[in-house]
Amino acid sequence: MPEYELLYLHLGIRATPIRLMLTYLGIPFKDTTFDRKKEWPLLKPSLPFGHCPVLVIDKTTKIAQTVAIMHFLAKEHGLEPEGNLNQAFAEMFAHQCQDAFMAIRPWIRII
Ligand SMILES: N[C@@H](CCC(=O)N[C@@H](CS)C(=O)NCC(=O)O)C(=O)O
Repeated sequence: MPEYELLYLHLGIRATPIRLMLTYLGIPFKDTTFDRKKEWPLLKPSLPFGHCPVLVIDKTTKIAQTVAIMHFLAKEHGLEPEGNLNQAFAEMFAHQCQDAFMAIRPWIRII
């Protein structure tokens, strides 16, 4: 089993579905969160695209983008929907969640 570490701010939001998926799968992971003002500016330049969440695999490989992380974990651990239609539904919900988040983002001043 690879060693997973999830990097995120002291927030729920985008890391939550990843935490839920890992917990549902019973996969242990290190849940590392950062203070936005002090710690985050130091970490940000080392991350792909300078955003979080980021999944660190075996202390070396970093995957960014919430949907990409979730697809990776689903494929690696047997949660991938069967058939093109079910995959399309899964992607449909994933992208809709991203759209919904972008729509409420202006009201969440801390991110
Ligand atoms: N499309 C990216 C968006 C990532 C994103 O905007 N993350 C925010 C937190 S939810 C962030 O890193 N904010 C701090 C910053 O950009 O410096 C994803 O889905 O992971």
